[in-house]
This record gives sequence, structure tokens and C-alpha cells, in this order.
Amino acid sequence: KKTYRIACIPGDGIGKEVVPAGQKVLEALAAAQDGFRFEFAAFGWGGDWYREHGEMMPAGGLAQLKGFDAILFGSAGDPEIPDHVTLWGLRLKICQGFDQYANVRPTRILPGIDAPLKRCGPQDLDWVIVRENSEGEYSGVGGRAHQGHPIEVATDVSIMTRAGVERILRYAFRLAQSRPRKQLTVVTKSNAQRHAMVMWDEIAAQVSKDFPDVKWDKELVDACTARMVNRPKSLDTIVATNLHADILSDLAAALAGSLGIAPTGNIDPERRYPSMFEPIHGSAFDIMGKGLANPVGTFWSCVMLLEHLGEKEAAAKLMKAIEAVTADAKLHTKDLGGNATTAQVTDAVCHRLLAA
Ligand code: NAD
Ligand code: K
Ligand code: MN
Repeated sequence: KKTYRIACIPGDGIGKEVVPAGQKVLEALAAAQDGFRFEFAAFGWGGDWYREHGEMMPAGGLAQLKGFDAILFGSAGDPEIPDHVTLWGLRLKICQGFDQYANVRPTRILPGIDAPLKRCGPQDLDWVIVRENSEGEYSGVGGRAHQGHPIEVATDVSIMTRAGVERILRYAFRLAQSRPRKQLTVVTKSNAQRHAMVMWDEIAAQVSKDFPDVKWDKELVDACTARMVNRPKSLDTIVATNLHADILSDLAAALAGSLGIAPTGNIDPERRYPSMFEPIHGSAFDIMGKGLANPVGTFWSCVMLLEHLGEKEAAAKLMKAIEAVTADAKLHTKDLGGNATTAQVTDAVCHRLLAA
């Protein structure tokens, strides 16, 4: 039987609640068929590891992960440690170390979810946001001079390379081409940011020539937020920079009903390294340890993980089980206006998988 080796990194906060839930669901899925099995390994990296060792993950951590087929991640972020330390020390270390340059974020309104936009049903909102995940505003280049003094100067330099921009645009055109509407919106801010963003627009025009069947347009990021609210149906696949797409995808998640539902994959399209799948939400300090976390974002991320492994049928089966559970308002967690617990939602999805 085929065995997939999955590294689980729950991280911090509700990551410790939703990742074990995701593992449970994947185990139920594997038990319900005989095509493949999973072997899981858990890594206790994150805030607790930091308190003990002074770093978020060990120096040889990437080498430990390298042989896995995929990574299931929770969240990095601890109330006692500065956010930039936790983020750079774990999640970004893995994303950048494994050159997972395509961050893919699907958004749909799942059955039974009461989304906030009026006149917008599930058929009117079906997006995939592709986020550049290796450079741009989060390249880590910059610094502070004369720290704390009145003459202090601080910079976060946004680095855009032609190679980096071209590969993410190519990925986005290819993804758009694979979807029924074959439509791509390239988001920039090329009116104000007149160097790198103008280069994005130019490269987009060049790359588009290789995808004559993809209908594409350009949108400025601020205008794009309004378009997401006012004309959701006019969008399909969207590609944007690291920062812009980070913000657009939280908006997308909220428009689809909750941050707790939204999934993402940090993907190395060339498959040189394992790709990493996670809910888009963070540690959620306000609800951690209470069993209130919505695990659906993690389950949907598991669907993306299965698709990445080439297990299309199993992925579709899990998505169907998730949708059957969201359709039942009794199984909604607090963020969706219900009072179901993480464990109840998890058990319901497992039950569906085993009964199917
Ligand atoms: P957050 O996503 O943790 O929480 C925002 C709000 O959404 C909170 O009210 C929270 O309760 C709610 N929420 C989030 N996920 C939910 C779920 N699954 N079920 C129900 N409600 C949910 O964002 P934040 O508060 O800005 O950040 C908290 C910490 O998480 C920070 O340290 C931040 O840096 C970190 N963070 C990490 C990641 C990551 O690891 N990928 C992503 C975002 C934030
Ligand atoms: K996360
Ligand atoms: Mn974010």
C-alpha cells in the first residue's frame, strides 16, 4: 500500500487544536479506503520550543522536514513572544527555505454558511488568490538606524526580481487556465509604486502571450477590495504580491463567512521540497484552549494537500464530507454563529468519511 509521510507542525495557540483535528480526519479518510495510508510525524516547534531553546525551530529543522511528502501546519504566534520573531522563526523559515513561492488560497461560500454579502450566493463567489510567497514586501531586507533616536530611519525593502515575478505569474496563468472560466486578474499598485509594480505589469503582458486562451485584466489593489465586495462574480483567479495578497485573502475569507474556514497551500510547484498546507488564520489568542476553534480551514487545507499528492478522488471525498457538515447549522462553531466544538465538528466529518 502506498504510504505518504506527513510532517505535522501544530505550532502555537489554536494550531495545537486544529492540526490534531486535521490529522484525525486524514486518518479516517485513509481508513475508509485501501489505496494509500499515512505516516505522521509531529514536530513540537513554536513558542514552547522557543521558551526552552531560544529559537522557534532547531537549526537542522529544514533537513528533518525535507524527506516528507507534505507538511500540515497550524500557526506561529505566541502572546509572550513578538510576532515578527515567531513568524520569521518558523513559518517564513519553512516557506522561504523550501522556496514555496506559490501561496494558493481558494475561497468559496460553502453550503450552509451565512456569508455577509447581500445578494451573493455560493454560485457568485468562487476565487483562487495566488500570493507571491518568496520575496516582495516580506523579503526581510531592511533595518533600523539610530534606533530610538529622533533621527531614526527604518526600512522594509520590497524586493521584486524578474525571475521571481515571472514564475509566480506563470503559475497563476497556468492555474487560471485549468479552471472553467480561464480568467485571471493581475493585481498591483503600479500607479504609486512606479518601479517594481510597473515591472509586474510588463511581465504579466509578456507571460500572457503564452496563455492565449486565458482572459486577463489588471486591477489596482485598493480598487480590487471594492470589486471583491461589489462585483464578486467578476473575479476568478487573482494574483498579487506577498503583502497585497495577504490582505486580500483575509478579506476574501471574511466575505466567505469566516477566517476559520479558509485554507491555503504554500507550494513549491517544481516539487524540489515538500509543500506546506495550513489554515490561513493565526493562533487566535482570544479563543485558544477552549475547544472553540473552527477546524474547517484545516480540513480544507487537507483537501489541498491530497490534491497536491495527486489523490484527486480522496480530496473530492473529503471536500464533500466537509460540505455536508457545514450544511448542518448544528455543527457550526462560534465564529459561524453556532455552538459546536472543534471536537464535534471533527467527529462529524470523520463519521461521514467512515460511513461513506
Ligand atoms: P488570528 O487569525 O489568530 O485571529 C483573528 C480573529 O479570528 C480572532 O478573533 C480569532 O478568534 C478568529 N479566528 C481565527 N481563526 C479561527 C478559527 N479557526 N475558529 C474561530 N475563530 C477564529 O489573527 P491575529 O489575531 O491577527 O493573530 C494572532 C497571532 O497569530 C499573531 O501572533 C499572528 O502573528 C499569528 N498569525 C500567524 C499566522 C500563521 O502562522 N500563518 C497567520 C496569521 C496570524
Ligand atoms: K496558519
Ligand atoms: Mn495573513
